[in-house]
Amino acid sequence: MQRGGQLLVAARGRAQLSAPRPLASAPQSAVQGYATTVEALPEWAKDLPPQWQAAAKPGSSYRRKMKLHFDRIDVDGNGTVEWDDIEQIIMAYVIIRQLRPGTPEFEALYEGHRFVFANFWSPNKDLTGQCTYDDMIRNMILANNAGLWKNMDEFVEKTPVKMTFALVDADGDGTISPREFMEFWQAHKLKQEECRPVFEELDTDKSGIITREEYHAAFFNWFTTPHADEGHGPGKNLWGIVPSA
Ligand SMILES: [Ca+2]
Ligand SMILES: [Ca+2]
Repeated sequence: MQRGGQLLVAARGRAQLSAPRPLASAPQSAVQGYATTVEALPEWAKDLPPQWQAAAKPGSSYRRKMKLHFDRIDVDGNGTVEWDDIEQIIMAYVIIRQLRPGTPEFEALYEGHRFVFANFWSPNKDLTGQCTYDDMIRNMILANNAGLWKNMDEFVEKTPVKMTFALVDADGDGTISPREFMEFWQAHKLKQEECRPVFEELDTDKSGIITREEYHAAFFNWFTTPHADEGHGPGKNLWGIVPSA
């Protein structure tokens, strides 16, 4: 189909248009370890409650956790997530799963990614625009603080987690098998040796598959727990093993 053909041509209208916003970043000297000084707190976090201020500080475990997420999506490693990255992820998955452009599965994959990028990454709400790591951190923390997802039900309703479950559940049987998980996570360049421990963490009842509920809970914990420390719950290592510092 037309769209598949276009996809294969890589360089697609990508935005140079999103105006660079001043990033509320800390001085480089503060970006190591657990910064505790008030100066290290980004300006936008100054009025947040303590748990989200802690998360916002350079070196926080929340930042380390989200960095993994960012890096899984910024697959070309240029420091911004843009549609080019998403196309590369789609193509990696297409190759791993040997999908043919134009098939319903290919179209669903493409549409799903397009929806997620436009609605949750692009500041322009379309395929243009780009998102830096600092943008992501600020957006996530402010969304949490604004109470966008006070519980799992709201989270499932208001984020694309349902849709991404369907993308991972390639055979549509309502569960994620180890193979489905590996294929999807490896398209995001998760190291092979990390796939198994991450899968096992998400498979909380150790049934050998990840259920919809387990998947939703993992993403809910991942985004809404303001740290990656003791008591985090399943999902702490959702996009890779969180480095300890
Ligand atoms: Ca990128
Ligand atoms: Ca499945």
